[in-house]
Amino acid sequence: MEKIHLNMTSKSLSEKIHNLEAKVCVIGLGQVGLPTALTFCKAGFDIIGHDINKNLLEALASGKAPFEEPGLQLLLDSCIQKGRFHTTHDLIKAVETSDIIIVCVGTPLKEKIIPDLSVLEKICYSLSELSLNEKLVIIESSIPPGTFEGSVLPALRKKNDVGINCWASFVPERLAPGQAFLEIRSTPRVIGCVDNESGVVAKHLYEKIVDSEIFVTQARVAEISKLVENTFRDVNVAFANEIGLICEGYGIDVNELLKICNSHPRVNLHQPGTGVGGPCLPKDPYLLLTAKDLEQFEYNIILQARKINDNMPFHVVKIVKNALEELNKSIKDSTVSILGVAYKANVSDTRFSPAENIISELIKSGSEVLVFDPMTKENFGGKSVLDSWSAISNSDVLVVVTDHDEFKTLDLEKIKNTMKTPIIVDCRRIFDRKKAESLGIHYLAVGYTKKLKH
Ligand code: SAJ
Repeated sequence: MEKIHLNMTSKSLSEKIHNLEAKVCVIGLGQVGLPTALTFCKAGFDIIGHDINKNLLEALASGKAPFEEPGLQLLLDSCIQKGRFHTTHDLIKAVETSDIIIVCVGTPLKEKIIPDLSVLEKICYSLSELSLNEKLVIIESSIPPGTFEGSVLPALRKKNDVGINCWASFVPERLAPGQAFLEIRSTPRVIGCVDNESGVVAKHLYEKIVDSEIFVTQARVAEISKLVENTFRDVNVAFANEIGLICEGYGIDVNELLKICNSHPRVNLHQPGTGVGGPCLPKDPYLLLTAKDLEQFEYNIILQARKINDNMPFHVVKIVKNALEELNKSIKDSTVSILGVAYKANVSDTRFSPAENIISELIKSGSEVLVFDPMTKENFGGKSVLDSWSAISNSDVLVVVTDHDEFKTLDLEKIKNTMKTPIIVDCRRIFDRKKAESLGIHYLAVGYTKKLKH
């Protein structure tokens, strides 16, 4: 434990954490909350999870993982078996019987770009009505800068002296779905707070599950750091996409270019593709830009990146259309097979997936759209089929939208022989381009459309 002078109350909570006697309540058992809850449970804490989603609680009560995540089902089984993981619909009971409350609820957007903090606000209101004596409240949800000091703390302070008889910190989640359990442990964590004791107690808690560095900083720095990380990724993907468009114009393959440019010690270009999806990256740049007192600036790079990434699904459809026209076919009477609707490889999550706009735009253009994704039944209005081959056979264009492992072993020769017109638009570069071309497949990708436009 860190050697810092703590008052008696925070010392006793730190001791409870040290001895694994602190009871942890996790509010919001989604893709962040559930892996977090189970990781604390594995570390030896008793957990009570709360969520408003009855189906999710029922699935958990029957021992079933409510979504796909490597290692989730196994860890859930073991935590339930040890009798240390319980769930409840009753938020007040969950809070009152716990020493630590970790809030992991979603903070989505409304009207496309305005943060919707209503769920978080509701929870803060419930907490404001309770005694939080000797408890630590942690917010892990992504929030616009200023929310912790401006909304969360005032609510908690209604009946409690934060920093004196209870503690509060903002600890942004940093895990990528698909590798949640690995990243909870291995990624450095950031603790944001306004008083020292809250930072120290929160650090003691996270030291129990994090094998990496833990930074303690101002709440506002922590809020902004979270949003900047995801905006960094969004802007980098947009830059890669723009480079892809430039390569199409010059008639070269962007992947050859990436290989060469990325051999430079200070260049690390991302992979162009269908744009950016998922619950965080398309949203967090807007959370970052909500500060009213900064309105006089123009955020050209960040907003432009959002536009570029949002436009990529429409560009993919343009590639499909042009490829068909070159072979004297019309998009209107063709069958397009879509492999993958999840927003990224090996996850079942389809939130903000670029697949949605690709499929709806193809349908609008009059194509028959066959959809297969081994991870999810979502089809965004296309026709679901049972497996990859049911989608590929007799189709005119195969569009790889998501690079699930299962797709990477599909045999190119069989693809060539079973498709009506062998056109592949490989948005994730899962196939060997040269092999596909040597088999006579019309192989295209974002950043490789062959035709010289200049
Ligand atoms: N993508 C590309 N090209 C690339 C890399 C990614 O097109 O070169 C696309 C992906 O296909 C996907 C999207 O970007 O559609 C986002 O995928 P991702 O793996 O980059 O990120 P997420 O959304 O799964 O998780 C991110 C992570 N943030 C960063 O890497 C900075 C994760 O650490 C965060 O915890 C998570 O957001 C979150 O919850 O905020």
